[in-house]
Amino acid sequence: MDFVDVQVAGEKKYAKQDDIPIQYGTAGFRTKGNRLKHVIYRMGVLAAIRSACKNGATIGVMITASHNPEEDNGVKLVDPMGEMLGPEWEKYATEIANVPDKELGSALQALVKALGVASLSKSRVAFARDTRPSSPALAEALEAGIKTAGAQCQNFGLLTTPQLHYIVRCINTNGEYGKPTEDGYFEKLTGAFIKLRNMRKTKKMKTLESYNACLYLDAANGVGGGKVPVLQAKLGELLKINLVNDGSGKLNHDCGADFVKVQQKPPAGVSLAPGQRWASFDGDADRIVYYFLGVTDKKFHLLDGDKIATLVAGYLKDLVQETGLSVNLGIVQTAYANGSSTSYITDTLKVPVACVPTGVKHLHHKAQEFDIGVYFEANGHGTALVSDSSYALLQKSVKDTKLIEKQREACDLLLCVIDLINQTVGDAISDMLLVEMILAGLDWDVEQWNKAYTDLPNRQLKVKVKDRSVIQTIDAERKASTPPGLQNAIDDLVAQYTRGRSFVRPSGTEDVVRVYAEADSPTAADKLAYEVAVLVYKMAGGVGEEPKAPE
Ligand code: G16
Repeated sequence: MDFVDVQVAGEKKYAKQDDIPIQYGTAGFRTKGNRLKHVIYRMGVLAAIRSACKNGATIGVMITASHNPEEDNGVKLVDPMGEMLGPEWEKYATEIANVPDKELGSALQALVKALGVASLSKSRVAFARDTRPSSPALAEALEAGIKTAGAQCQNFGLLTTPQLHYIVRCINTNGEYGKPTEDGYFEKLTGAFIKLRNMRKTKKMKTLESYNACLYLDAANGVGGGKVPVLQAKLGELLKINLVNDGSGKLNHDCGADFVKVQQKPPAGVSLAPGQRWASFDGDADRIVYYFLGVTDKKFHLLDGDKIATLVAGYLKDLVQETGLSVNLGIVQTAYANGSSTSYITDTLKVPVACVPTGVKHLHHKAQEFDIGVYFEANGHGTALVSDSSYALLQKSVKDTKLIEKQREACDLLLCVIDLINQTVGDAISDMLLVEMILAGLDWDVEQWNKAYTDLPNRQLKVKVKDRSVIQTIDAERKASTPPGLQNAIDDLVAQYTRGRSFVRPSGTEDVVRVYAEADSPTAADKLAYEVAVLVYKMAGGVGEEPKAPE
């Protein structure tokens, strides 16, 4: 196999725009949209090679920069079961993206030789894009890469990231997971949601009369905004979604899940009435956070990924108990998880909890170690996974006459809940329906949900440095191993604060170092974050202005 055509088209139309190295990071490649044409063309070829290595299974490619500003863009590869690209392939992606134009053909040839790939004619790649202005041109580059490599390609146009993950899994399971279309996706989720709401009624497990079916949703002006009306049409009166930031404004600008989580305030231009239930998606609708203004205290309260994880895990734990089956459940978090959430999981829910580095790929992998693994990043990115053997056990038990009726009913309910959950990746739409179903089932409003535990005040900051790779971390990113002396200096600062905790890590999606701090008061959390940011600036080569002291 040669890559003559790939090399020629690569040099002519998709030549490298610059020689700045680029790396496959937390969620694929991310940078300014105008720097990515050659990278995405090359990823089309790489996806075809990955498909060949997976016996012709369809590989997905999503063009998006998710929570990043509108002028950025990115690309991530999706493996056959809808999960993130196997980490062992990230180095191939980085190598192929950076190789000089003149060496592209030979580098690809060396790669297929090393992998034992003889032909790409049976390879299949499915792709989609978000709504960024740079996405259509990048989609053309991707299609060119796939086709020039000799693979078959399917263009799904505008999709949310989790919709593409779902479709890839459906294709590769020959429809067993669902119909491999956007329509199939909505049918599966809304079908489960409607069934669950009705089951709750007919089985008289809880009345639903006081559930307020009115949700206010900020779609970050992203791709999710266009999908909500489709969802709404299928849900009717069961859930009335009042949409803002539907795509008519600037993507992720002063809105969206990342803005709300990091700034700890509502999207700009939005005024919350006390008690209203609000949620925000991010730009490609794979994250969601909830929030509200307290009826009594009139304060802003955030229900982030940690609060969603504890709600979902508590609900699933009770349901598993009702089945009487031996199915274990665990929660996976990252260092960003609020200290109070981890204590609540351990002391109140009494569920095992694991901590892994940032990045859904790490959480997903760890969650697979449990029969039911609930994973969420504090930023609202997460889902729940159910092992094949537990799913099969539930399917068997639902018909098992040796079990009492209440147990069989719980199995039936749990199977239906599993259908509501996107098993491939964190999904804002699926998570939203899951939260809404649980709140309705428990007859809870947001205030009741929020009461589970009180977050420790916390603050996140970004520091710009010359080269963020000077910061290396260990212990699931909770400690910095380089530059020398930084961790000791952080520890000395943290020791001065009651319930203080802080860590720093290089972002995998933006050219910054992230700083996280929590303490027993908002002022203390802000001060600790600022002091640690100054340490990073001074000890890790800060550029531009020194971090500013909190006001
Ligand atoms: C991506 C990843 C998330 C990660 C986030 C921030 O989210 O999928 O797992 O938490 O980036 O990563 P970092 O702190 O390394 O920049 P998204 O929604 O942007 O795809």
